[in-house]
Amino acid sequence: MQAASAVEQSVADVIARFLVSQGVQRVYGLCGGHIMPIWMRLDAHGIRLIDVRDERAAVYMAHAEAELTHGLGVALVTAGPGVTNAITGIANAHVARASVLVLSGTSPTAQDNRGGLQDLNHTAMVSGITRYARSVSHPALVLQELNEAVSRALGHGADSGPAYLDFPVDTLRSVVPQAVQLPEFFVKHEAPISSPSPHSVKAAVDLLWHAKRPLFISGRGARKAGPALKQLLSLLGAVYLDTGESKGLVPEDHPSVVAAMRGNVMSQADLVITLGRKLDFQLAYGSPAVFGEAKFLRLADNTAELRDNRRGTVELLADVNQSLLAIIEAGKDRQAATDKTWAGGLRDQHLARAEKLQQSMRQAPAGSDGLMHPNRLLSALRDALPADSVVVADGGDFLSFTRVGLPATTYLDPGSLGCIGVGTPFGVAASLVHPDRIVVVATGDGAFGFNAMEIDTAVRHQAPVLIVVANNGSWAIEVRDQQETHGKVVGTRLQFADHAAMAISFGMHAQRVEREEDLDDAIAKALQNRPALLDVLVTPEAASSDAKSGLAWVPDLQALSAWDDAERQWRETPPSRT
Ligand SMILES: Cc1ncc(C[n+]2csc(CCOP(=O)(O)OP(=O)(O)O)c2C)c(N)n1
Repeated sequence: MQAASAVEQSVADVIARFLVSQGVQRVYGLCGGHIMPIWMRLDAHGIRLIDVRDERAAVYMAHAEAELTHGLGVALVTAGPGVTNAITGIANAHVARASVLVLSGTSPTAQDNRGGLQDLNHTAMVSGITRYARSVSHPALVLQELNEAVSRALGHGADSGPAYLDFPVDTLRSVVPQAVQLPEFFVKHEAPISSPSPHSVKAAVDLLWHAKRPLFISGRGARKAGPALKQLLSLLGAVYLDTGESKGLVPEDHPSVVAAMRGNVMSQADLVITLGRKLDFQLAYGSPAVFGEAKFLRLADNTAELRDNRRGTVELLADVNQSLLAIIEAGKDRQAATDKTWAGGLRDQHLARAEKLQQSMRQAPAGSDGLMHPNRLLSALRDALPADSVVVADGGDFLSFTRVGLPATTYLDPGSLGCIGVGTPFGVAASLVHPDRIVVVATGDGAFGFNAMEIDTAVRHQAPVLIVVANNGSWAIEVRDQQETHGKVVGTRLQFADHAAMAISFGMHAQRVEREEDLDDAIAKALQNRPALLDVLVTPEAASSDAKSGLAWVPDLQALSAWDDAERQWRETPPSRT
């Protein structure tokens, strides 16, 4: 055993003190000898360890924590298979730009590369999916490396994303000279707030106040700009679409919201304003084949969200909230040119469609198998959940039904990596971050299976999550693709397994629901007995909008069949540019 004073000045202790200084309250992890010194010092310094059942889940949970707190999420995973298990989570955080710090251990320095226990070159494996990946073997460098890693993870001055650090276990046990433990290394990293140049603000105002059909699209970079965004939308009478990254930012009752008219509005706008949003596959890569002649105005605090796929006629590289405030200040006395008939018409059509959707969800017919339509389940959830619930959606068809049918002010899903299986871990972390709000995970049975063991974590940590499994006994969206594309179904059927029985065996309140008439009561009981799971049998025959759009088939040029056709046609048409 080490002397107490040596432990308190050890690298492991410095890591724990540093995390405390950054406001970290929870670390998600799975134990192992190579990280035990950190584990024990985290506990000694009052950081709560959320011990999970697979390292992948630890990173997903840290990801959800980061997204919901707008801060840092931390995962601690052991060497070798601990890191390889974590890799899908790291990749997902990389694509989602989530501020996750992953910490691990490595072989003792004297055994490095000798075939030691769990000896792998971790940094080489994660370097392509992290903003920063280093092995820190010198005790005096630990604080410098931690500060750099956190800064990169938070994305100050660049895009945010996962950062990775590991330490040989003997380094973790080594003493950090007190002289190098400078106080400034323990100062919390605050986000810099950058302002746009007056010149670019003026150019943006000119574009915005001349536009007849302005369309705003928000992403993760707009999350802190809700009030300013609402104000600017009202000033201009513009129309607005959110994306999975920013769902709930502008409330449904704002007259600019036209979510149900997504397809139409994208091709009609004459000015598209992206707010901290990449023009990825979900936005047709910003292609003129889909957006027509529209000009683009792009606002982001990092170049990754400012210039991907499509340059803006005007580009504001600054804090999105500051840019919006500056635009409002400079333009507020002008007369907007927005075509009110166009915007109002879209809003009316949106409201009519949204109303119709609610009606049709309530009456959605059962399948020929007699099982309820997933929209019946969602409709019952919609009626039961408070407006400020946190919604986590996961799966194929069921994710699509949930995204469209279940409103949310706070929302998480597998994101553009399409990383199904995140649902339960995201939900567990979300319910720890927001213990006073209802957190519901709406997941397909296939997606649930990836991290189903985390129901154990939820029970042990009393994480008050409600998991709703839409059990259709299949990877349904893939079944449909096989039926339509290949005329044969193979390897895509599951069992109608009893997930409620599984949850009960781990001590969770759970109920299997087979009949529509039992839904309301089951949901009410589950809400009162969280953590809880409902295993609801639904028909695999219901085709979601994602199934109909061709997403599962993965077309060559664009993500959706209609966009793919448009893109092909556009590429074949000679340009009429002058
Ligand atoms: C990790 C991972 N594996 C496979 C896929 C491909 N995939 C996308 S949706 C889907 C089916 C999901 O099934 P389920 O969760 O049961 O939802 P359902 O479509 O049945 O509603 C699959 C296998 C993926 N996106 N991610």
